[in-house]
Amino acid sequence: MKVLGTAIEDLSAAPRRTTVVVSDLHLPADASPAYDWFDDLLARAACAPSDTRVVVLGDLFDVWVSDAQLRARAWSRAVAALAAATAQGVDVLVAHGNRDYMLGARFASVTGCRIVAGGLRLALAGRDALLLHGDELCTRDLPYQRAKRWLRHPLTRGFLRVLPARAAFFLAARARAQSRAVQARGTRDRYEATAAAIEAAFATARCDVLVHGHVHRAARTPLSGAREVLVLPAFDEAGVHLVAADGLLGYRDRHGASLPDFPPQIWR
Ligand SMILES: [Mn+2]
Repeated sequence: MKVLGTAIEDLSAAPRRTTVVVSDLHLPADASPAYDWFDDLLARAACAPSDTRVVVLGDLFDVWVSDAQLRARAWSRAVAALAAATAQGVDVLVAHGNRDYMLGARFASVTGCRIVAGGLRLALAGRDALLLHGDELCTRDLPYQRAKRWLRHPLTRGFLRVLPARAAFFLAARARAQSRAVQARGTRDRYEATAAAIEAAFATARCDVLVHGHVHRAARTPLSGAREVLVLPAFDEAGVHLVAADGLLGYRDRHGASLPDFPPQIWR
């Protein structure tokens, strides 16, 4: 199945008792508190490893263009933490975001994580859920949607893979600077999910819950027919994530304590 051009992997037949969903960690080259919060999150998951699944819903790293990063700078710390969690039996899935869609087979074999090239379908607290990074929902951002098509093309990815790491970093830094400049000029509106895209996602996936990140503003929005949309904030802001366990789905702070729901949003 594809939702808004994103391939969906179906894991609903293999549920785990507890599912932790975290998005947009943007783990950088240098030390950052987000590394500590992520270590703690994985340590909590490893308390009941065979019952727990962790889904990283995209943009685990601020940028990932080269497997040289596996052993470089602070990034290697996340690689080690993920490897430790999967070695203990935690099922960890890492979905591609727009900054780290070059994560591939090498990363998977070193960390023991499964890479998800698109979105996921799984049960969250007994409900049928669709998980997307969220960039595909921002359908008003036409320049990005056009660029995405060629940036993720197998030819482009093959080219990036054979580039020396320094050249790949240079290109990625330039792309980031360009995208920041475009964002500063454009209206905020362009980087929001659209009502039409949310509707299309529910219509295609026929799910009860939609979870996404990417827009970096948490919101829990009930819709008709017991359906709802949960938006994850960027994890590097405060360590907030989602936990589905014992029939409950809700936000948690960086210590794992329950948080009140975030206010609903209105899409245009
Ligand atoms: Mn993103």
